[in-house]
Amino acid sequence: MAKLEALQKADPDVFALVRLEEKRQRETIRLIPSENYVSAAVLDASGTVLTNNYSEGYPGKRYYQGQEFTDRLEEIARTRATALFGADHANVQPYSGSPANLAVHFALAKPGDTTMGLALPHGGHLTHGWGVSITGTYWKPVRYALSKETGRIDYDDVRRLALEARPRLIWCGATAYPRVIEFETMGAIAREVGALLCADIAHIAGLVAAGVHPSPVAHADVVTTTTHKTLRGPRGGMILCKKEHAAAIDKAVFPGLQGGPHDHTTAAIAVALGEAATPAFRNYAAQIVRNAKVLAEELLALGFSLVTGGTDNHLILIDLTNKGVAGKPAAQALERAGLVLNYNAVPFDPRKPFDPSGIRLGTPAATSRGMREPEMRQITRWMGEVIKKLGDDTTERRIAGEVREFCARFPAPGLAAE
Ligand code: DSN
Repeated sequence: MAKLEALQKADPDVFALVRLEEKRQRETIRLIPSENYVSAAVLDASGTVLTNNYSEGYPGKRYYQGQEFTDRLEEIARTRATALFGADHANVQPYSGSPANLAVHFALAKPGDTTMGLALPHGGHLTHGWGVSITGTYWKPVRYALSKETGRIDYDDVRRLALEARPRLIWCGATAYPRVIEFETMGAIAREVGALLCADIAHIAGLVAAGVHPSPVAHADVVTTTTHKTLRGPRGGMILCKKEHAAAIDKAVFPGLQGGPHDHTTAAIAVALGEAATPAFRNYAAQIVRNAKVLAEELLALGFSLVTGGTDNHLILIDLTNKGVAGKPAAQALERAGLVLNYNAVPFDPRKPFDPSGIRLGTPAATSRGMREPEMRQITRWMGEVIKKLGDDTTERRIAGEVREFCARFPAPGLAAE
């Protein structure tokens, strides 16, 4: 844990809030599937003097002097990214996943071109062409849905829609989809209709890197990701692509959309990519999936209804309708009990997005703390109790206390024990 002595002295208000957040992260079980704990090394790299630089351009072709070391750092990050994922080219400059996806649209499709993506309420991302996103207004999106029967992607339906719409880009990848995405099938559909396949692996990048989820790299023209979810890096983004798209992607990121890259983030991405190439990380990713499967089994045993009936990855989506509880009050009650997850729409949700029927949870952060199958069983028991006695203050307080004690046995990377 950083000592933060200078911050404490200069700005006690900000310091106090940072410390409180640290305490929250230490004393609760963080189950939001897109969150994680970075290592102390990644945290160190994020807080370096690299934040002082401007370095518009790319290694060897910058618009500013003083790039001897930033060039080398960015080169390390790019090389590690291409090696880890087996890609031809990597751009590590996108500020995050949304700018990365916008850069792909800008690079590979003209405004007004048709694109295709999984609908947001079915687990797609805003930037796969949802209406309120720039990607849904400057381009013409066609949306595919999940099957009502299975809650899974219906690849025949995707193909039918693609043949009809003949999109320029087809997006796959999701934020709330608990099953394997068949990138090979999506690639075949894209080729059949003359589209480019864009795979957004933000949620599953760490699983892909570790080989516990199939990789899209051989099947997609472009792969985008954030760097901070299962990949366990700093907040940032990355685009991997085939070499024929490299120049267009680089030009779209800079100067198309962004100015100077965040060099401190690039340094931290390089560290995270180095970590992700280790056997320890592969074990970590495999444990994420094992933990999620146990969590799913235990939740099913308690009568929870899971979208698709289970999980293949790090994530679980629960439809709470049969429990007579909505997602938002459930998420709020669970937070009071020290279990932090998010309310979420379920496919074909009759309720509104701000007050949906479901909750979404995942195992990346808990697994980073060393929690395994027995701990997943305990988490499920607590969840069951909180939902059964929704709003019962005594139960919530007792469980919050138990969670605090439990968490003390599992120190979070990057955070010191109190
Ligand atoms: N906000 C991210 C998530 O929680 O899934 C997606 O961008």
